[in-house]
Amino acid sequence: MSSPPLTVRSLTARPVIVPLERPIRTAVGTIPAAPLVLIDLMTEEGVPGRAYIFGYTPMALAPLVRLLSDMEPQLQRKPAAPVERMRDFTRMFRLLGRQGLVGMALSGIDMALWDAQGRALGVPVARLLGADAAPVPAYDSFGIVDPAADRKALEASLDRGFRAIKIKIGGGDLDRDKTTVAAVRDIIGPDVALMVDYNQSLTAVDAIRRIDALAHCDLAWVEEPVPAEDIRSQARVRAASPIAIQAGENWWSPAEMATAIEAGASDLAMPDLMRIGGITGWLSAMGYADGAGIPVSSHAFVEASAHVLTATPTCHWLEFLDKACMLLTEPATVEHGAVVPRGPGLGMDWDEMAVARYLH
Ligand code: SMN
Ligand code: MG
Repeated sequence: MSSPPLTVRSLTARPVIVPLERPIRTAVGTIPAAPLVLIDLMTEEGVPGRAYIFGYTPMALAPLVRLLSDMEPQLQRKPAAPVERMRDFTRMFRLLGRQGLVGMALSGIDMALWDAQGRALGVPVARLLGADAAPVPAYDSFGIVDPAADRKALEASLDRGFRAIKIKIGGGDLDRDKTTVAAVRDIIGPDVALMVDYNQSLTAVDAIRRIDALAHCDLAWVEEPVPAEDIRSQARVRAASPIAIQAGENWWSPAEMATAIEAGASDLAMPDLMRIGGITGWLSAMGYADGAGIPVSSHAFVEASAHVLTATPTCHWLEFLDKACMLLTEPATVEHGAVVPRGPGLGMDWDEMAVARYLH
């Protein structure tokens, strides 16, 4: 199979705020709708490259769009080779650093470049990574739930085929955590995996006390009990925890992941494609995780995560937190509790009517 090398012609960034079927309710605040930036690369050869990034707050959208459009000249007339372009950008941003908006923008560009490479060859990115694009087991990701009000939604998840559910807790006291977890377990039954996420809301002392009280609840993991940058506290919590500790959505590079794992801060890893460095960053992270024997799950970015997880040696769970479904001509689908990576590329085409409606 031969295909001409691709050259970047242009980059367009568009801000949208997309309604969410379920607002993302966490112990540290609610995200009512998804602020996204859509990235459209065009190559000289006419092959597009698409990806989106997630701004968390509408306040991040304008600066992200500005950053991305200021990065365009650094890509133009250069090969659309993600590893090469990320090497250039890493050098370019060495002095500023790549945490925060810069890292988000770069990860988005990286994903769009991989998408273009897959589209040029007419294959899913999973195939470029040497995988067979097999289905990835997914858990349905809920926010803070009210078990009575959300019973139907939880049951609907099981009807859709999910065999694992994550809920966020820590929005109240320990009693509230215990009653919520018990009520959700009652609804989903003993055979469905249950994970909980504290979204960094606790102190180490409180986390140790609360996790101990949840020891008998058969939880698959407890996620981000304490602030993510405080890896010493996280390591203290993990050392005392009878339940596996999960973290990673706030690691800004494969190096931060290595530091956290070596500090004993987590049993499991769930890098976020937009923070870890896109697909190029994920590849380093998954190699490290394989060497360290750490199961890897994803964070958000359902479509692209399915591609990288299917190629990940220690693949664990895909997080089904669908922020872009209302924008895509063919949203991600769940079959038998798993998501199939769709191609070509990352398999995302914008529904331009929806984009026009949600443009911010
Ligand atoms: C999360 C996801 C998306 C936005 C905010 C928080 C989260 C998760 O921590 O793990 O789903
Ligand atoms: Mg989380």
